[in-house]
Amino acid sequence: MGVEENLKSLSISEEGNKNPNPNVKEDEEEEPEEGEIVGEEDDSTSSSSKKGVVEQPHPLEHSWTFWFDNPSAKSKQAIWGSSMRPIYTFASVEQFWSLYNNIHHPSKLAVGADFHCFKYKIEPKWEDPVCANGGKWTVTLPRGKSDTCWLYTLLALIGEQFEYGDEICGAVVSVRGRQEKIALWTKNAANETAQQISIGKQWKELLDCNDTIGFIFHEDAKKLDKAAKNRYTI
Ligand code: MGP
Repeated sequence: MGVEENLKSLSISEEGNKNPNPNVKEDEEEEPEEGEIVGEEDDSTSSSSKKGVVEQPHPLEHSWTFWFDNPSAKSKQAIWGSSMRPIYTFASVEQFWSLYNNIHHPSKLAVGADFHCFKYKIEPKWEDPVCANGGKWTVTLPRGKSDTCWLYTLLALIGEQFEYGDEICGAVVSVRGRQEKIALWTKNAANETAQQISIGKQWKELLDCNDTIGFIFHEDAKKLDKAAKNRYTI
């Protein structure tokens, strides 16, 4: 998928920008030091293009935090959310991939786990002031099948792929007995056409998802719990 390729290529190749550090000149021949034997360098160590080049990180537009709610701690919690922990905050493409490549993907998480990626300083809770008037789109997948959709969702978030990116709070993958759910949280649930529908449609396209997905207002979930109904479907 395009998003993944774009971000991966940023992190590993730099094809179009071979000199990421503007302070380091690359193609200029270095003057030989006094006494240096020119032209007899070992190729494996002499790469003049690498010498002295400090790779610059590729900053993301926003910093993001991964949060985890461990199922065994969660089952003992007295207050919802008290076992949820922010685990890492990242701010560059490189930091994202080094974390992503070293954490369990949803298919390897225990049943009951929730793994969140939210904009820095937004807590993945209805109570957070930025989320309070929001809601969520949810995609449901069979158990063990959400890894790719989760990765594409993360890449779409951190790569600012959504037209109404400011509306996004973050996403959560929830591993349950028979299914895995990915929810995309947004800020202003009531703003139907311009924002929520656009975000839901774009997300479905990015995931190549043909199922109908629904949008629940957090306010409804708070009042009605499991009886909350989708306000929008696409
Ligand atoms: P859930 O985990 O979002 O739904 O909420 P799920 O996955 O369908 O249900 P599960 O039982 O399989 O986990 C489950 C319940 O957790 C809700 O009904 C609420 O009681 C509580 N809860 C969930 N969220 C996201 C919040 C929240 O943000 N704040 C508070 N106070 N409670 C929440």
